[in-house]
Amino acid sequence: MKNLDKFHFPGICYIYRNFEQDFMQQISWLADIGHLYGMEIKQDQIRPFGDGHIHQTYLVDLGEEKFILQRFNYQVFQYPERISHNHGILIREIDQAKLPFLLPLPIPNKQGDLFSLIDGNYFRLAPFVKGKCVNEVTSPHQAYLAAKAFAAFIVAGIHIQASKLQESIPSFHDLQLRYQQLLQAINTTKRKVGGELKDLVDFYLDQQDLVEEYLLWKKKLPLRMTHSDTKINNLIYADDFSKVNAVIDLDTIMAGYVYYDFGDLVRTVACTEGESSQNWKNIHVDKAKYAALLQGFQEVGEGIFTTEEIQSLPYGGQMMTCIMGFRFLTDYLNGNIYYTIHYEEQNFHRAKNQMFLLKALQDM
Ligand code: GN1
Ligand code: MG
Repeated sequence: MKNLDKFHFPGICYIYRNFEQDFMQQISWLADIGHLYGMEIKQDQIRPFGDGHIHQTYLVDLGEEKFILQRFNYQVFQYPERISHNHGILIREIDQAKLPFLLPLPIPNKQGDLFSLIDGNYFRLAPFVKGKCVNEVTSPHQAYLAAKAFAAFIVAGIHIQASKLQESIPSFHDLQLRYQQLLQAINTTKRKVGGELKDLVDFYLDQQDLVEEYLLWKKKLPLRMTHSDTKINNLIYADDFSKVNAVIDLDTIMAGYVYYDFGDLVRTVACTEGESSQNWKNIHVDKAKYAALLQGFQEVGEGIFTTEEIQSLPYGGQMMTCIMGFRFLTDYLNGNIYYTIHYEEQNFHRAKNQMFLLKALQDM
């Protein structure tokens, strides 16, 4: 067993056994999971689930009961104990019964731990919430509901001192740092930076004004407990889209600015094409959905968010699109080591997609 000490954290349960990387072959861990959570899971009761770029997510369908099982990406989230710390604050300081939606936090295992470590891999189980998880919304009303839900999440935690939350990914939305990381990737990449790739690199290197503006807002805005990953598929609508059933993907909850959460919604809701689309000519801002997002945030934040926070929202759309462009492009230049990809050029295409959206937002 290789240097497993670094995987040890207080409050996490450990089991070691070798298993293969391939999904069907690693089914052997099912018995361990079942044991840790007091249930029996058969091979035909589990299947890959969802579109997340980071963790491996499975649906465990036991008939009456369903769960979401995740094999956690430790490469990306190197501080699981910080996530548990933040979830602990959520559990203690937010009255979840008063929230208009569910927050499916991890279920403690038999030892009372939120993560289970099996042979160097972190797993966790959470309740499955029924409903629709989508990559694009079809109406301004759906946009409005999503904005109200994510804004309500911030408002529910407004009394929490943001400095008590720990950074589950250090400097996650630090635009200046992401710009530096892009510069570094350009300097060290094994790819040839010419032609279309060079144009894209030049476009993103030209975004220094957004980095300057980031530093200005930093001086003016309070830190809040934010979700920090409000892309639209991190929310579950009711089957008929009449309401939001749950806000999910709770690993990045940490201190942030209100405009982060508004901005990632703009990026993934108010765009006429999803982030993986290559219909470059069709990538525009959907103004009606954009207005609906703004309305949702303003209504819920009225009298709670500061005037500056409201004023910063339009910047959020541009900033979050830009930061995702930086990150996709950086990952492409680094050889696709961070995001899940389905083909070699996907991160390049994602960065290109975000460039068209950013241009459209800047022209508004
Ligand atoms: C990742 O895992 P997922 O798809 O919810 C990423 C977000 C990006 C998003 C881009 C921890 O989120 O920051 O916005 O991909 N999460 C992490 O689609 O890096
Ligand atoms: Mg997700």
